[in-house]
Amino acid sequence: MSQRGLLGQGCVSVLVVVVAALGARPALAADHYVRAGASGNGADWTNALPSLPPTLVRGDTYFVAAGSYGAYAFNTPGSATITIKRATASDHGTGAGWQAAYGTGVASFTGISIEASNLVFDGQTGGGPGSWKTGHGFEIYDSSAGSGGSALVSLAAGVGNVTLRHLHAHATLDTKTAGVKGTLGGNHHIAVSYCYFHTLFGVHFHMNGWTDSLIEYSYFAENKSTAEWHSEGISYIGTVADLTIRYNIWYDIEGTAIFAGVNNGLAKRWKIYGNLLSLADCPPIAVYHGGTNLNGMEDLAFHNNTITRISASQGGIYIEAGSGNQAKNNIWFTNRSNTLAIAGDHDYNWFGDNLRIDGCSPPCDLDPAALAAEAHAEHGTASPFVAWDGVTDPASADHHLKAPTMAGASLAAEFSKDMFGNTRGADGVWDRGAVEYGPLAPQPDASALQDGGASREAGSPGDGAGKQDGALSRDGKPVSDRAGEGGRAASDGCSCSVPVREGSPAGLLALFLLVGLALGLRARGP
Ligand SMILES: [Ca+2]
Repeated sequence: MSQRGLLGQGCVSVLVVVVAALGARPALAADHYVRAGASGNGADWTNALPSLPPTLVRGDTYFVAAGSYGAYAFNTPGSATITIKRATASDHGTGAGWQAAYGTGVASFTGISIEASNLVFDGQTGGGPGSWKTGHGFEIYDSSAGSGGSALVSLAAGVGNVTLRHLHAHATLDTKTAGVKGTLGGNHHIAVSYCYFHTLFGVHFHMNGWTDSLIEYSYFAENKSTAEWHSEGISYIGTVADLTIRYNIWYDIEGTAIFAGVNNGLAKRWKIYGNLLSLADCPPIAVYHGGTNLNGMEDLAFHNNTITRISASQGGIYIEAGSGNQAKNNIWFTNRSNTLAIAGDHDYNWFGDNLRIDGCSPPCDLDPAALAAEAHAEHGTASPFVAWDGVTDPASADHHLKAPTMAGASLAAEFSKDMFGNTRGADGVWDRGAVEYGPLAPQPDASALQDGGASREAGSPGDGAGKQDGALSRDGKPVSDRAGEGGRAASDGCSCSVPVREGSPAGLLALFLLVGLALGLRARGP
């Protein structure tokens, strides 16, 4: 074959690929419109569908107006991503028939079951710093009596590439319901961002065999755990690998731990950084290995978190099996646990006002032992935070630092931002704690004081109760040795999450490269 023939054939191949890439671009996908009370075919807002249809079109976007929609099961087969968006004033597709009211208020469901991969479920507004508990475009609220196996968001086996954004999900403390539950194995690339999960008789996340997932900019609070129905913030069973948990608030969590292995859980390469953890009657992390609890944790990176008001037997990081675990640059303040031991390789932590009340009168100071266990520990003698009274929900406090800490460890680039986007160490000092010292921009969530978020507090803000009442857990139970506590059976549980991986940046790059290649070939042609 001549050289020209080869080039010509190459051009055709490249063009075919370029056309295929263009065909996959979302711009060519259709939009559909959904509005409670409507009765149309979904072509525009006047002719909106009354609810999401049982079968969706792969690759398309469904705009949903404010209203109530009941439960929904995403089960349309196919691979192109389906996007479900709460319609807003600035992003609602066609203007035909649009009314401003469609974009205000929430679009509410009673539960969603995700039974097929490649889904984006995006409320578009609300959540994250400054609006942790307000403004979410999508809501899931289930007030029904749960049997124990239910979840606000459930994931079928193997489902992946799921993104949940700007979602407010809650149930009742009388209903056994998980937040996000994916316990059948194989869930992957689940991304949960700017969400708010609370008031659950169960776990916020129940994971079995998840990989490559992300939980960020979200607020998780108020679960209930009993001896009969254990709970946690995250319960993991099987091997859950490459999970990133960053820039969240975990508040008022009870059960075995905020993050706990259950029965046979193995956590590998979890990255937990930049979170605020406050008020829990359990350790931040508990990984029990013995008897029927054969759990493990490997290569944990627990960095630059702020941990306050933990009242537990094990108040530090408790890991009975596993290696490669690290904990650096965390602030531990106002904890009232029996010990503050940290498993694994730990250093550069900040300790202040950590006391043991249980069995100690006067209270025993936990800081000396914690400081002695690290070469570069820092001792704080007063609150390091700009505005926090020692008891208030972090959502309505300000955990910016009053002043720089002693230099923490300079960590890998992936840990170099805080929840406000500040770059750690940009001023020469990589500070300790969740929030880097610096600009005091986004501030407390003013709405937090209005939505009852602090209603379960034993003491009212400002009365200093949080500094004195550590001997009892939130519900008044004495802090007792929980070392033998198990967790729920693998067959039950709960979980909550959102998947990611839209791949558009890579797709665009490939497109540019292909176009460049085609132009290059053409330039060198006859
Ligand atoms: Ca700094």
